[in-house]
Amino acid sequence: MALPRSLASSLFGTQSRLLSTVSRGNGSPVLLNESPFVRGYASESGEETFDVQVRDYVPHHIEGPGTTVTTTKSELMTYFETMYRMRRMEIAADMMYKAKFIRGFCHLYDGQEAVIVGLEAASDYKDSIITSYRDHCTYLGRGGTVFEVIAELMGRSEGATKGLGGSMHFYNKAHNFYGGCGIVGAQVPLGAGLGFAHHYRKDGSVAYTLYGDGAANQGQIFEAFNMAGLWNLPVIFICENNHYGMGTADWRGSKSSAYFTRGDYIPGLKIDGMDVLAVKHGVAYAKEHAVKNGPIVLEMDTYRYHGHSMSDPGSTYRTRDEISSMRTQRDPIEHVRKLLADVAGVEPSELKKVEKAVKKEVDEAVEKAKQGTIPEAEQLWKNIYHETLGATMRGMDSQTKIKL
Ligand SMILES: Cc1ncc(C[n+]2csc(CCOP(=O)(O)OP(=O)(O)O)c2C)c(N)n1
Ligand SMILES: [Mg+2]
Repeated sequence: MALPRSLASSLFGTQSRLLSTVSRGNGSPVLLNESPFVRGYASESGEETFDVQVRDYVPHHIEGPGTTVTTTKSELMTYFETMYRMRRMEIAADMMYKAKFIRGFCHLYDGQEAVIVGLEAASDYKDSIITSYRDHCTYLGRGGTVFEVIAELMGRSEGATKGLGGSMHFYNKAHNFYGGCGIVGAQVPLGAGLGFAHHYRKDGSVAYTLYGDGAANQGQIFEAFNMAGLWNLPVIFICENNHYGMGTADWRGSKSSAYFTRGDYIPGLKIDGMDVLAVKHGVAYAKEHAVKNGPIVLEMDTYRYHGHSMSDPGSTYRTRDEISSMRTQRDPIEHVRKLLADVAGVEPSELKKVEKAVKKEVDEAVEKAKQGTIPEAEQLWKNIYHETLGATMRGMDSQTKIKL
C-alpha cells in the first residue's frame, strides 16, 4: 500500500532498498572505536569486508560523505542483535504496561533503533549525549542492561535510577549520558552546554543533542544554534524526524520540514535514519566536522511504530497502511537481516538463534524485574536538594514535617 502523499514526499523514499555489494576484500575493518557495538573488533583483523551502498545524504552548506560504507559480517551481526534487543525490550515494556506492571509516562523507541545504534557505533563514551523522554534505548546504547531498564520502568530499587526516575529520566553520568528530559526541547541548549564543556577542556570529543521534529520549531533551539555557531562548539544537533509530534504530522506543524537546513548558517545533513550503516557513516563524518569546525545539524529520517506514548494508540491520526508500509519497506532490523543474507551469506537459522537468545534474555529480565523491591517510602524525601541545609518538607497535611 502506498503512503499518503504528504508523508511519502518528505521521506527518502519507500521503495525496497536493494543494496548492491560493490566490492569484497580482505582489508582491515572500518571505524575502530570504543562503542559497545564494535568493541573487540580490532582483534578480528583479516575478516572479510564488504562495501555497501547507502542512500544519498542530502547536504546543506557542506559537501557530505560518500555513499559507500565498508562493513563486515560480525559488525552487521552486532547491529542486528543490538537492534533486536532494543525492539524486544520495547515490546516487553508495552506488554508490561498493559498488564499494569508499569505505570505513568512511557514513550517507546521501536522503529527508531538504527539511529541510536548507528550513532553509538561512530562514538565513544567520552562523547556526551542528551535526549528527550524517548530514552530507553539511549540508556542501552550507553552500556545499560535490559534488566535495569525494565526494573526502572516497574519502579524497582534495582532499576537504572533506583526506581525513582522511571521512563523519562534514564541517565548514566559515568558514560556521559545526561538524560532523559521530559520538557520538550529543553535538552537542546543543555546539549550546547555539554559541547561548551568539551570545547573548554579541549578534549576532542563532541556532544550529541537529540530532539524531535515537534521540538524543532521551538525558539530555544535557535538560540542554542546561535551560541554554538558563534563559539564553534563541537555540538551535533540531531533532529530525529519520526514524522509526528504527538498526533501532529511534521508537515502540519512545520513551515519547513527540511530540518537539516533549519540551522541556516550551520551546515546540515539529512540521513536515512532507518539504515544503521548510513547513520554510522554520517555521524562519523559529522563528528570529524564538529571537532574541527563547530556545530552541524543532522536530520535522521525515521519512524515511530508505537503511538506517542502508552496512552496513544497511534492510529487515529495516521493510517494502519502507513505503519505497515514502513514496517515492510523500511524496517531497520529487516534491512540488516537482508544485508546479512545477501552480502554476507548468513543463513536464516543463524539469525533465528540470535533472536531466540535475545527473547530469552528479555523474558528473564522481565521476570527478574517483577521480583525486584519497591523503594522505601522515605525515598520520596531524598534527592530533592543536593545539600539539604537542614530544610524540612511539608507532608500531605500541614502537620507532617519531615526533616530532609
Ligand atoms: C515544553 C513542553 N511542551 C509540550 C509538552 C508536551 N509534549 C510532550 S511530547 C510532545 C511532542 C514532541 O514531539 P517530537 O519533538 O516530534 O518528539 P517525539 O515524541 O516524536 O520523539 C509534546 C507536545 C512538553 N512535554 N513540554
Ligand atoms: Mg516526532
